[in-house]
Amino acid sequence: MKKFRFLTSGESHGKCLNAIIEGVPAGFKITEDDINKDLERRQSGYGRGKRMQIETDKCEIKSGVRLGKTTGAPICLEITNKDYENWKIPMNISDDDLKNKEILKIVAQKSFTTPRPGHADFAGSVKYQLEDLRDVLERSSARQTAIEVAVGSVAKQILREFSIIGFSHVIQIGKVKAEVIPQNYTLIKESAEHSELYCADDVANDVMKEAIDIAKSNGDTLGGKFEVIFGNLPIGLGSHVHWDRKIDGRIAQAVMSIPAVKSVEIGAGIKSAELLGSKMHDELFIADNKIYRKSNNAGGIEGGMTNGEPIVVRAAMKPVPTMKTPLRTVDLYTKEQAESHFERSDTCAVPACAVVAEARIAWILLDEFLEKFGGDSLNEIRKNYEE
Ligand code: EPS
Repeated sequence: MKKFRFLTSGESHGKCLNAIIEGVPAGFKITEDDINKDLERRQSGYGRGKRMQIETDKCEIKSGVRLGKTTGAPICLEITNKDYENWKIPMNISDDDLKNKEILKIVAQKSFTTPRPGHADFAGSVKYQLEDLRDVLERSSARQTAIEVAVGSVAKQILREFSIIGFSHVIQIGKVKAEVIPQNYTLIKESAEHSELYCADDVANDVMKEAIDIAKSNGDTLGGKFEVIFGNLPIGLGSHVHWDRKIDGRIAQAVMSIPAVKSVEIGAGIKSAELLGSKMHDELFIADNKIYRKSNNAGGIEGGMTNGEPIVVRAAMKPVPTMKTPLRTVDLYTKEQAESHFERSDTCAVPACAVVAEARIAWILLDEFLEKFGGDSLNEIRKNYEE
């Protein structure tokens, strides 16, 4: 039985986004404030669009936490979509009002049949036999990642009890790359926190902003790369014994399935293909009876298990496919050549994507942590952990 599991629901312009988390042991301090801080980080970042000006994402804990602490019961989280007020008619659950011509007109205005290349519209409409692509867009929208970040924040608050802490930073926007001192995580974290793009390189930060401005003025979008680091992990999360228990595989799936992510790397990642074995592998040394390493090309994972070094995960995000300057597509209703659908969009959402990846990695780490040290309460887990 999985230790930490959850389901989410909700549409981009529906009433709200929800999650029910099961398997959180009793006795952990969880606050809405901490969740909301992460939600604010997901909403920020230079290059975000108009929707983020409408929303001020706030998460309500509906159950499973009492007097500040988890009780062991399922935790229900909810984020209200403020924009729903503007979408009540086209997002109505019932079809009763469709007899009214005015309402039918408003619903038709929000329907579309011109799939956005790069988005889920085309394949989703064929798979689920949905004529109105709105039915695909509503769930495939990156809006969904708000509730995922809330779940990740709960995971991070639990991991924090054991001093396991993570952060993320942007390392590339379009062709502009950041230069940082490798492995100087304290400095990288501090510098990234002060940047509008969560980028630790001040100079690159400004050039990145210019690139975003240019893309915006052309009605275009920009992708990039980010890195997530989690430190102070115990040795042995994950396992070498079976493919689906390898923690690098689980992290890769969790990050790869974030909307718009196209590649995931761990440690030296893609560069490892060109390194000699003598340069790639992180040698072990001993001093004062303590084993240590001088490098971390493995990104904290060997044989599908954490090895005690920080976990380092990088990912590339493609440019958001909802574009003001439309791409060529086919109208699935008229079967004629057409231009892709546009409502509004972010010019660049790489900083937000980094926050989402942080959340998703936290789910996996917590799941593996509970599998190894599991118990029903904080005290029991702490005892197992300390032993
Ligand atoms: C997003 C909400 C969406 C988009 C964006 C991210 O809201 P709306 O569709 O109402 O503008 O701003 O998602 C996309 C561009 C996309 O293609 O999925 C959010 O909350 O992060």
